[in-house]
Amino acid sequence: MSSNLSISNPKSLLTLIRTLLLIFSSILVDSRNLRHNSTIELDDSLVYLWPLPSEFTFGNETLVVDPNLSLVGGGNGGGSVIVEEAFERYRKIIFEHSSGLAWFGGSGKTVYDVKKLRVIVHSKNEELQLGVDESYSLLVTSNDGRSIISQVTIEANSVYGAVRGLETFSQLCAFDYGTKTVQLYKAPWYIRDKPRFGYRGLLLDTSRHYLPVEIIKQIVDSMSYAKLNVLHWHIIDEESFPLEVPTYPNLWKGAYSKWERYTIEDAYDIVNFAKMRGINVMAEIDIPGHAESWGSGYPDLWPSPSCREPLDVTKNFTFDVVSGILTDMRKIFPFGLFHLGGDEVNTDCWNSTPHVKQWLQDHNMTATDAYQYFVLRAQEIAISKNWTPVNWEETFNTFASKLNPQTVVHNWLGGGVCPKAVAQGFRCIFSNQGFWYLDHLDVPWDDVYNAEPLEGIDDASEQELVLGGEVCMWDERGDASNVQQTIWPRAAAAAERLWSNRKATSTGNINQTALPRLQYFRCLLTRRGVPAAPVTNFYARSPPI
Ligand code: CP6
Repeated sequence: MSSNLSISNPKSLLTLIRTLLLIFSSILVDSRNLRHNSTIELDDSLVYLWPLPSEFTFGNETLVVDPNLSLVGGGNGGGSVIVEEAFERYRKIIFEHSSGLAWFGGSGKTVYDVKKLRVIVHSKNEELQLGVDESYSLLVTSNDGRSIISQVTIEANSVYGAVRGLETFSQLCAFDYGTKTVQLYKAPWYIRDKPRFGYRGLLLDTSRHYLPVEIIKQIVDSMSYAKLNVLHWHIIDEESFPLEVPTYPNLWKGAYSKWERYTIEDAYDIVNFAKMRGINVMAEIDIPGHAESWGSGYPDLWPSPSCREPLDVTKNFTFDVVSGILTDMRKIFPFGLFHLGGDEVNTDCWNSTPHVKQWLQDHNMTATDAYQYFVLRAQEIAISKNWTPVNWEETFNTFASKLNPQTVVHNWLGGGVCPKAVAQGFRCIFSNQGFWYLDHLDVPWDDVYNAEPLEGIDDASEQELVLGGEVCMWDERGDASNVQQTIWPRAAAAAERLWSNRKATSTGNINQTALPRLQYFRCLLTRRGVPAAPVTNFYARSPPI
């Protein structure tokens, strides 16, 4: 992932000169106002940013932001709708209150320091995939008379870096109840930021309980506040099959009801909504276990009426259906990773179903061999459709040497599979259930925060194979009524672990370096309409900025 900004890739001499001027002016001011380079040490003062940027300096000036703040685009990708819409979203967030109105107590003569937000994007390419460049720099120059006027400039290689930068900008601003204006604190700022991991996921389970599209969108919106970038949509499981599949239209007969369903249009809508926020949607079909609901529409998928999962491994029809689903889904989900499940496969009833038992004998296979056969055949189908398969770790634990080498191993058990998987050259996603299963309500925020995806992996080339991690919101006991307060604020703890420097998140006392910022971020979520639970069971005052 490149973090080179325009300096190494000037679009024109003008851009170069402007950039140098901006940086130079900020350095001049910084040398006077700089309090602290907070990359590692955070003890003596905090900035209320979450997740913490990789590099930043700041001062002690307060700037007033014009309610008519305007966006000035620049660079090749400057006019992007993705940036324009993100700017509008953040403008609404920042100017949550009417401000600067005379009848509201403002003088009407307020002098605004920040009138424009420059967003320079170097590339027009808006493809969103794993490893997309999310780096950005954010520069806020001082308004102390040295500069003519304060400048706020976000510069990024991709539109998605710009979206991340806009989030950070929004976190520098807050409404001041005294002056009734929006203020930007601790200027001047110089921030250079990029994520530590390219995969920063949240799993949503829409099979155990249906989640309305609107709720999924709200969650996606909230993910962007924490800079999470993959929605792992565990759409289907044994309990219900809510998604429309045109090729096999009876499948969604497995939905809980007529209404608890997602049309193709709903799925498109969610994917597009997520894309606007720089978030990929990774779909999952969890096979061959966790798939009982498939048989509501096509009972032939069940080995027998009393053996309904794992799916019938003996029939070509089973794999025709897998292939049909993947063909339909390929049109909806452009993300390069596709999750094929493969966890918790109990093959006992295969052995006790006469035609399956016969088939196993004919093919000289044990039930475990047949589980492997199923997973590998599904992988081939996914790969033929240009997808990289992701599988839960039991597939690796049971037949690692047979797995396609492209496979991404998804950890969930407590044993620490990622060190073993990367040692064998597989890529890995960390979701240790002891720390990152959000439905485990008794796991406190600091356990979530301290879980380290690279634990036990020292070799640099092996570390590169860890794509990142994912918090999982299994939904047996959750639905639209409580899902968001179960996700937040603990998902944010994982989000900082995955975005920020390892040193910054692993050094010092996190009750001082992280907790007050997390409490502030949780307040920010609630201000933005996200029903996030309190961080701890103690009343905590929102810290002054
Ligand atoms: N559903 C599916 C689940 C779980 C898994 N897969 C799960 C298992 C144990 C716990 C929580 C969730 N509910 N399809 C495991 C990946 Cl503790």
